[in-house]
Amino acid sequence: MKTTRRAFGVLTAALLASTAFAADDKVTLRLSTPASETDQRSIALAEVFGPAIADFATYEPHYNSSLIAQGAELESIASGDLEMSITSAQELAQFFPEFSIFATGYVHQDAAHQVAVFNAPLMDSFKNTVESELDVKLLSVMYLGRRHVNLRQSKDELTVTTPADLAGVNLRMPGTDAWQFLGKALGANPTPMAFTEVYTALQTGSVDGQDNPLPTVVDAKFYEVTKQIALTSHLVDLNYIALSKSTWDGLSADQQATLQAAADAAAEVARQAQLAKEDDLVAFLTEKGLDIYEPDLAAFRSHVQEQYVGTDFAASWPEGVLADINALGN
Ligand code: KDO
Repeated sequence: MKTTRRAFGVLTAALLASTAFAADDKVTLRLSTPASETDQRSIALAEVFGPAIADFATYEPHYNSSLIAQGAELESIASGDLEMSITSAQELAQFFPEFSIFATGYVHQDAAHQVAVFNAPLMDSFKNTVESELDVKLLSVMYLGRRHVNLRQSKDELTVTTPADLAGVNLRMPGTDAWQFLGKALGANPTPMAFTEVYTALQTGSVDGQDNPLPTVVDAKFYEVTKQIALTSHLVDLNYIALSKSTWDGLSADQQATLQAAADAAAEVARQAQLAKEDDLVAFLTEKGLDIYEPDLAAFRSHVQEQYVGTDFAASWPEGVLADINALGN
């Protein structure tokens, strides 16, 4: 009898632990990201999003890919093992190739352009596909920043003027097809690697460089193990705040409205913080001894754009969408 009762107690505890609802009936939203706790997106989500939904949900972030490996988050949400991530167009393109349009070099022009595109009717079919086929709701667009080429070599050893100068350079890029293609389109030799391994790879010389926006170069301390940044601005990079659609469907209409507003507010705070950092950090990085300079941007732009012509990526883009995206820019 005693044993049975204890067994029942253990079973009850296990059942309670396995549900996303805690004892106080709040839903727990676990977010997994490769980003650090000090990344501006992480800060805004923790300081703006979490408190705004605290009446009905507990926001539980996991940083530095400590819960789910980079690139596996969407699958985890789809299978019910995770509620949230800060996903990318490159990751979504692994499931839906048409998302590669948002991962293509020199398409987005700036942060405001990203917001206009995300809120435009052209996004509806993209968002609907992700919801119905992956059970993932894209809540808001986050600004990561302009990605540049950041190398171990000093500018004296290697000056990057055109894509030809990157020939043979082992450039770490994240590990999806869209990222690898972009690395190749830049003229480099792309090497796939998880974000959390990049610092050590730069330190030991197993790669020559990496590409990320200036705030990430500083946050991840890549400046300690690199000597130059060629300001290629090859991708005005974005992320989407992604939420399990099943979790969303379990909320009341009021809660959904609060959560949506919280995600938008966090994205806006993070965007402004990231933009301010991009402006400020050239001075910081120069002081740290890095050479920071602009290559021949026209040469990079035309070379990168030419590489996409006739590819499977371009073939997957819905007709007219590139023109619609361009029309929303300057
Ligand atoms: C990266 O792996 O280089 C990248 O910048 C890719 C982005 O999509 C984003 O996931 C980011 O890493 C992480 O959030 C770490 O900042």
